[in-house]
Amino acid sequence: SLLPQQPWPGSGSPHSLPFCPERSPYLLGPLTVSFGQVPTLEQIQEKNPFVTQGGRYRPAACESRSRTAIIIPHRNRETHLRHLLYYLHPFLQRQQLQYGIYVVHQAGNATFNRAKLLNVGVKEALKDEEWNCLFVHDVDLIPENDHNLYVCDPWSPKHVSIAMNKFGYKLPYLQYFGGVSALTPEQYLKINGFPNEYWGWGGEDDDIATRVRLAGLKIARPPLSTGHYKMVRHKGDKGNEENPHRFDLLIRTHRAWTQDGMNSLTYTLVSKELFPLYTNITADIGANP
Ligand code: UDH
Repeated sequence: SLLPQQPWPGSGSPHSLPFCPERSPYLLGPLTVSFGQVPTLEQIQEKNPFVTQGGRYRPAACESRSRTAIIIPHRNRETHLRHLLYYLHPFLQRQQLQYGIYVVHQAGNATFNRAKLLNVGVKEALKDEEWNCLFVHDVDLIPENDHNLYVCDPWSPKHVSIAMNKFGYKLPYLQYFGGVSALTPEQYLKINGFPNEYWGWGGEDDDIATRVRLAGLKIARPPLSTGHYKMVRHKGDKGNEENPHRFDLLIRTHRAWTQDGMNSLTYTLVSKELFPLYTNITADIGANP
């Protein structure tokens, strides 16, 4: 479906665009997602002519109701990234959002650290633009319904990927906070961001859910029918083995969260590049002590 770029009725000067309607007229509802072919970046670019350098977009005819940064932790998942970009760019444009896509790449071969990479992505994204919503987004999860709006809940951090095919389209457990979630910058800082100390697979998402509770916030969720995601099937990654310390760390969250997070984040920015479909951040985040 093509997105018409017609001017909004009665729009004035380009500096005073009216707000986009509360409900975008371009939404399609349930989507068909398939991974039969891996699109090339060139094909994705051709299908998204209004996306500008760094993977940015804003509607031509109206002022978006949200400025959303999508932050994707990444290493060695190039085909997943192409699947995601192929579906996500049109999805976000149909929602009439102002958005930017950030891919945060962990430099080197040390054990993967999803949560720390997300902290880096948030910090770098907020240097660029006054984003008012941060979507932290696993690379292998494709949204299957565009009524799942990529906007934040002003009151609560929102867990979004609540119905994944791999869990039978329901929550695996009540406190689950993994996959895709959305926080305002204020909510993100209130929980002191994410933990930096989880190296390898597992635990960091439960730590984040605990931070939300300890900071006096609640977890919001979209309706079950819209929070549908299809995961690109894959095997476990080299360099992201199960973290055997995760249960010890989780016992300490209530003491650690105020000291470990955004306020203790250190990393070396290796590069920040504006690619046609996304901003590519490469960071040296150190290694498991
Ligand atoms: N990620 C990477 N590269 C890696 C590892 C993780 O980019 O090497 C990112 C990616 O965005 C991924 C996210 O971190 O979606 C979470 O990775 P994960 O492996 O923890 O979670 P996922 O749901 O897989 O993708 C669960 C493990 C499946 C294999 C189980 C085998 N026992």
